[in-house]
Amino acid sequence: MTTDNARRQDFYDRIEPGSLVPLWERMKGLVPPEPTNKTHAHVWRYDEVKPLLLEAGDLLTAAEAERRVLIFENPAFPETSRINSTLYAGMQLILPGETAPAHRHAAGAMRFILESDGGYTTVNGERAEMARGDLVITPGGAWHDHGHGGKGPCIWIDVLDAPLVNIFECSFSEELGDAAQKITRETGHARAEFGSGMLPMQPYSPFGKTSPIFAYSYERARAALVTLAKSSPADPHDGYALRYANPLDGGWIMPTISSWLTYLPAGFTGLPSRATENMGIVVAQGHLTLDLDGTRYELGLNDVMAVPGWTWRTMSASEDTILFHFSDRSAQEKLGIWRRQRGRADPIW
Ligand code: 1HN
Repeated sequence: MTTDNARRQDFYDRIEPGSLVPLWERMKGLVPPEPTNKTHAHVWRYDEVKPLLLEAGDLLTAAEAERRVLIFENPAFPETSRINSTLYAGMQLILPGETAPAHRHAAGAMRFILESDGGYTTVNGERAEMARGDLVITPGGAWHDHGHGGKGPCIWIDVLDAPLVNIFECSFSEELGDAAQKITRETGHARAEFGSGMLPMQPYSPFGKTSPIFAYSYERARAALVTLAKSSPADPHDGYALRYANPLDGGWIMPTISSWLTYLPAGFTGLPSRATENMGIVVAQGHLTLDLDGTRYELGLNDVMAVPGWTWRTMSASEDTILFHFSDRSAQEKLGIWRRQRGRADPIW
């Protein structure tokens, strides 16, 4: 046996300079019997992050920073600017009168607005006013710049697919060279054309695989959730959930990142489920109690949490609660690898 092992090791040592490795030593790591998600469950508390972000507001201007953001870097992935295995997330600040200059990149972004009184983003020549709870997308390749003509700090969460784009090594980026792009369309154009429950006769997204609607209103989404809760039962696992949808195909609004809003009425206690997607949660209203594989987390307003894939997850809420969820499910589904279990007896295959 020892001699066998010695002969094998000798063999491995001899093939190594030729950049060869025996699969039989690697197989289990390459195709584990179930996901071994490295992401740490981690919470970033708004009352801790916001003061630091405001301090950064004193250190440098939005224009100097290009984007004044504190990255949510998962402790499992130091130096990699990732909130989980596949996604980037961070918290951005712009102050009244500032602009974050126009640029574009292959990575796509979505932004969930936490505080805004007069902040706006321009995408594809059209300005979207940002209000608390709104979701704004900047599709991969689209010029975008941010500004703030109102009062107080404007703060939001950015989620980008940059780590995924970088796995494929397909990143491009470019600066426009101006603080702001030219406005060429009326505010509300995209929503009028694609988001009124009607569609153009020959529908076509200027953003390719990303939704032609780039700003989704919280006021409308919240009203929709509360209304449907009046006359339909909550899903026992997920509560009331509505996903942001691309009106052209009914799919997710971005090819890589999924996003949805969840409404948990006061007293909701969910059943466990788990899925392979790597997820983030932002509390938009109320308070979430989350059980993850037996560990309990309490999340308050604007707190952000990284939820590793393939973790048993149970949500409950003692007051009316609304959550913004984002994940890499959209990408996983396209690759045919997304799996979910609703309850422990649910089959995986
Ligand atoms: C970016 O363009 C924004 O436009 C925010 O607000 C965060 C992180 C990495 C790369 C580009 C933005 C970003 C980003």
